[in-house]
Amino acid sequence: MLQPYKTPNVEELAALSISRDLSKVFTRRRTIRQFSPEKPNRELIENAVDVARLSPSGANRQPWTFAIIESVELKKEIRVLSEIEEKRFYIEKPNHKWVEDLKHLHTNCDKEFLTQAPYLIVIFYSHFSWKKSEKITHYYAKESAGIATGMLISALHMCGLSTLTYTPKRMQFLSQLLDRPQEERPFMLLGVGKPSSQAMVPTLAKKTLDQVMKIYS
Ligand code: IYR
Repeated sequence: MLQPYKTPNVEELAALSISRDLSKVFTRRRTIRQFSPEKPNRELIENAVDVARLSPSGANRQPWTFAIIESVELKKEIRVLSEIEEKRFYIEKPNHKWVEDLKHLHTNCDKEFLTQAPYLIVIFYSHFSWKKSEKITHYYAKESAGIATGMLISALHMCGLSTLTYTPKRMQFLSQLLDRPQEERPFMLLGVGKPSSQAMVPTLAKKTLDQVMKIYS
């Protein structure tokens, strides 16, 4: 039997190899809750944000701002206000099902990571902005901020930095604390740094490729 000879395409082989490596690299990404006090070079953070700002966005409106917090005082204030929110979430007005669903993550109202992480990044998104007196509409602002945050987490991970994606139920206090314009809304807070050598993570199963991918050829 004869079959057509397909010249190996070196570029494709390289791409395949990179894709397999990336898959291995990202298998090792975990959200961590205990950070090392060692402070990574701030340029690593800035360069990761430089990647995130290149994300796709609705009508290319780039509806995001990334606030980098290294001030010890600000981190303390963020922790105090976050813990007030978390007490409400876990103790004062709990949604019992939700709290139960989180049990396996071993989370609680104590948010020590907010003062422990050498950097906090707050991602803001806005539905519009002003160009002189012209109102510019931002389309799919939240989706765009989500993509940018994913790219940010990936860039940080590839530089050996770990993150904690954190969303207190009400985050408006971050806008006031960081003095952001009214139209900007907090989307997510990331704790960023090296994991503590004592860091523990829950044993979690990810869905398999077969479970999440359906091919229609
Ligand atoms: N914001 C709370 C609760 C929480 C909610 C989800 I969804 C999580 O994946 C983990 C925690 C907290 O951070 O404790």
